[in-house]
Amino acid sequence: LPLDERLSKCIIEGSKEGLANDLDLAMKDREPLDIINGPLMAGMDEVGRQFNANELIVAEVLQSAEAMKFAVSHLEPHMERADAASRGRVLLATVKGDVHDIGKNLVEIILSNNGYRVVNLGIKVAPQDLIAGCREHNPDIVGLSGLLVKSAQMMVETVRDFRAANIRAPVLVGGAALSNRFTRLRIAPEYDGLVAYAQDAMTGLALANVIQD
Ligand code: B1M
Repeated sequence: LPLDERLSKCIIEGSKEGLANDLDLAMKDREPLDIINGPLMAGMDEVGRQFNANELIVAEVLQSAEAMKFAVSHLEPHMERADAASRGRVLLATVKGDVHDIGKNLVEIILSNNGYRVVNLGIKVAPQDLIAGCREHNPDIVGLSGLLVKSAQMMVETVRDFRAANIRAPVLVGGAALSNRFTRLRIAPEYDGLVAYAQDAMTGLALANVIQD
């Protein structure tokens, strides 16, 4: 199989066999992020499609997630780092009820490689814990990730609780079930601060930079 197909296949099959080697080969002519956004994401999309069609069970999807995490951590040391002074502090979390964290962790890597200090609160983070995190870390930006349809609604509830707690830090939201439209029409009206939607991690960085400039 050609290299990209082998990489996608490792993700689809949840196999780490030969993966490190193929990632090293791919890095000879591409940036790590292009490998993530290319064959690795293509593999994950196929996993999502097969899962949706009941061709995969959760345990198999979990193995794919493990392979994806392995690949990202193998690539991470080779990603470009800006040695700029701290651009700001970001409090990051996957919202309550949601365990998906690969996208969130990618956002953490990209932001921290580009001058941000990231406090990652992990998965299934309830609004009250985010509020406590804001009080403790006083972030310049709060980043919320969520992939489930119900996570989009949880973001609405989260910013509502932020408003009640008098928190106004800009909020950056991202994840598969969200859209610009949902963010603008449903999340932003419930909040007193800025709410921005990023469709991928690089857009998240670009928006963070706009917020901080
Ligand atoms: Co789940 N899952 N999953 N899953 N899973 C999805 C999301 C789903 C679309 C699959 C499907 O049915 N086609 C579906 C959601 C349906 C819906 O609500 N619309 C689904 C489901 C149903 C479920 C369960 C309910 C299954 C079950 O138990 N019956 C369950 C939910 C558990 C829960 O959360 N309470 C579940 C569980 C799991 C696993 C644990 C097995 C595993 C997650 C492992 C882990 O994350 N540690 C898993 C996986 C791997 C997936 C898919 C296949 C892949 C997700 C992924 O990691 N993509 C996913 C299908 C799909 O998305 N194609 C699916 C790669 C990752 C890099 O992309 O996270 O989208 P993503 O991040 C992107 C952007 O969204 C953006 O940047 C990244 C790219 O640069 N982004 C941000 C994300 N967050 C951001 C934050 C930002 C900015 C950008 O700023 C703060």
